[in-house]
Amino acid sequence: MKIIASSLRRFSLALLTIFFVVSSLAVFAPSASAETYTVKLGSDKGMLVFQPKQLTVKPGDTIEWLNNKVPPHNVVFDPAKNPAKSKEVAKDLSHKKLLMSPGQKTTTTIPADAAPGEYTFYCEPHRGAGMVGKVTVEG
Ligand SMILES: [Cu+2]
Repeated sequence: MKIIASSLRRFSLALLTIFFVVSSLAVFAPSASAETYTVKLGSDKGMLVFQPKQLTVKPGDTIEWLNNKVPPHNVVFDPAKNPAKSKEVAKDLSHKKLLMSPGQKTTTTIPADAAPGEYTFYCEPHRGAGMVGKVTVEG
């Protein structure tokens, strides 16, 4: 009887352990791998810049573009300035449509298969004024 009780207890301990390992994986795995970053279009002080103008992300992360001050703005990734020098990649990341009113948002999700390296983007109306930014995708 004692033997059965102790092996039962050992068995249930093992089950509990498996349960905790599996459930912690289920809870943490998806959220740990994907972050969302906010980039403001136009600084709080009304400067024609992205804020921040540089950020580092991982494949799967999302950048939320928040139309902030002095619109209209848009987000165009430079086809010549991404690791693959790919027009397609640049186009898929871009949001050419002008955001007219403050508070508007649009998002770019970095594809899971994005090549690591630097991706340059700019705002078409204000590129000449220096509204240019850079995303570094980590490998
Ligand atoms: Cu702009």
